[in-house]
Amino acid sequence: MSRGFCRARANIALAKYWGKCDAALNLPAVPSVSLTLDALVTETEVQIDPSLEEDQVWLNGVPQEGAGRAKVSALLASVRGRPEARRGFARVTTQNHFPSASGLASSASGFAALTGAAARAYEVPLSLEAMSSIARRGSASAARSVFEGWCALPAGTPGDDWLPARPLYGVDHWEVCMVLALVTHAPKAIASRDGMRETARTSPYWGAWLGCAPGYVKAVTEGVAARDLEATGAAMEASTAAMHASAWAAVPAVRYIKGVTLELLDAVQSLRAAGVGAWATMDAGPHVKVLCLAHDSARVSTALAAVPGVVEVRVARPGRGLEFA
Ligand code: 2P0
Repeated sequence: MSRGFCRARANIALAKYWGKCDAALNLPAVPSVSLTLDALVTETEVQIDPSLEEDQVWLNGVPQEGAGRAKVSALLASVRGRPEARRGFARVTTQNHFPSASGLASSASGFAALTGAAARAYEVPLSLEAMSSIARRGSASAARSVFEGWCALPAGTPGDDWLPARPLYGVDHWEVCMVLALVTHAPKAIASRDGMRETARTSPYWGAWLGCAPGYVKAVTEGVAARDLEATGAAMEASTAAMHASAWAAVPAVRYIKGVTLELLDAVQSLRAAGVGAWATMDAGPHVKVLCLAHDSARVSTALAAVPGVVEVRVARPGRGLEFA
């Protein structure tokens, strides 16, 4: 039996990906820029077992069936379909060391770790770039978790399955933190894939989102290059608001924020008014993630933890890409 192990970390987008230009190949309609985080770790083992008649998938000790298992199986098939690959179905065991499917990008770390572990188990010598492109087929944000630190994922070209993320800067580029204010440990109500599809199908602001998203990528990329927190943070907040506004205008509304989310946004504004550089973002869930300089993280954490309804605060630093041991 051949086995492979891989560890990956989730990433949070500063300029958001929302929507696809090719659903079958899972190609994003807009570019995005992200930061991989050390505090959100997924560990995956893929073990080929010739006695199996189909892939088996376990997530945090729970066997997966239906669509969840099918997505994992499809990714394994794309690795073992290569001519040089070993053959056979596999047992996949994944540990998420943070809440799954609640808007903390567990699919990003999950599909990145799965791709790395599958490449090892099936003995396919893939470059990180190739792993990033394969992981993107599973979940587009996963392409960015293959690499450490700051990453860009371009928009796709319909029909072209080659689309890896591009590493921009490593973990030592900038002494920042993302402070994660979690408001629930429950899974989200609307899967991001469904939310994106419905936004594209029904939101009157879909076209506007497509038009403005590349500008946020440019502003975030320039802000990160210059280590300019205010420029980066302001562009991140604008991208976040535009993404959520386009989704909220879908019919019926695709809405991820809760009351406590708004209270957290007020707390971040109060921090800024008090002279602390703190900037907020939200993904397909109600949590708020706050970008700040590392030396401000204790003050930001204390302010976020004081908001009623916050169940946990985690401080994350820029994190490493794939690790194989
Ligand atoms: C992002 N999100 O850029 C955006 C911002 C959520 C909001 O990428 O359909 O799980 O599997 O490609 O990557 C979440 O979507 O979606 C996501 P699929 P994914 O991080």
